[in-house]
Amino acid sequence: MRIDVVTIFPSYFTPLGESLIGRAITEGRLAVGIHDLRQWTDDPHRTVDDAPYGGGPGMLMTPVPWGRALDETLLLRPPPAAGSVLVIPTPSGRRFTQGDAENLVSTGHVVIACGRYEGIDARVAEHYRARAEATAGAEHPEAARLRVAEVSLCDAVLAGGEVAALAIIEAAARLLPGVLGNADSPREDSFGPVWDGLVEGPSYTRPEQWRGLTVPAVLRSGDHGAITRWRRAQAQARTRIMRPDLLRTAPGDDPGEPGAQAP
Ligand code: JF8
Repeated sequence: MRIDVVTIFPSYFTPLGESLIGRAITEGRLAVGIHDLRQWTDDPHRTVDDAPYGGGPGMLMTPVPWGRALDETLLLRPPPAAGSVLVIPTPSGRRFTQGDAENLVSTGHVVIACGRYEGIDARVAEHYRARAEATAGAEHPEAARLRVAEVSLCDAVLAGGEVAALAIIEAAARLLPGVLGNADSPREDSFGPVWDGLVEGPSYTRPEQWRGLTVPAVLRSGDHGAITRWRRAQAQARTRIMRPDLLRTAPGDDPGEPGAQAP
């Protein structure tokens, strides 16, 4: 899997050399390219921002360097058969989910466009979405297939797309074969298939007694059927309390993912 990131703050991405992801890169399971947007400017001040049309606070990122940067990182590199995804983190995107992370892994190439200031001129997403629609109907299935995903990491406003990009990279990379020690563990994650889209309940390790608190007896019972039933009930209870938004009851209650393509 290859991930390219375009940013005005390349040094935000130095932690990718650490831990699981660092090892995935060293072992050749993951390739990451970090690109400074300013290399695609052509003025002495290497300008990437301008005032918004219609007025309003702050500055926007101008589309000109973004078009050059994304043409080069997205379209000039030979795209893999599974195609490429352009991910644009934005607070107005649809929520990034575990399903999105899985889809990124099955796509060969991901380009993440990190905005700053008040975001990126809207024509950048519009332009590549139009190109994505043009390639979707291409005669040759092996021709460059492109998707565009405007996604949001969380319901809090960040100062730019870099932290979202780091989170998206980590969510995808840990799903790559061989990246986690235990090949089964992604199946058992919160949101994963074992918990059926629920969050996990509590878990415990030694010591059995700690500051007057005891590990639940069922976990020490050796009764694997009882343990599975207990964990399932705990996951349901915790999801109801912490994440009631994940409990979609009747079909049609799903809030859905309006106006966006799955990445
Ligand atoms: C930004 C560019 C985001 N969940 C999120 N909150 N805020 C952002 C975000 C993303 C990009 C830019 N400001 C300027 C905020 C995401 N994803």
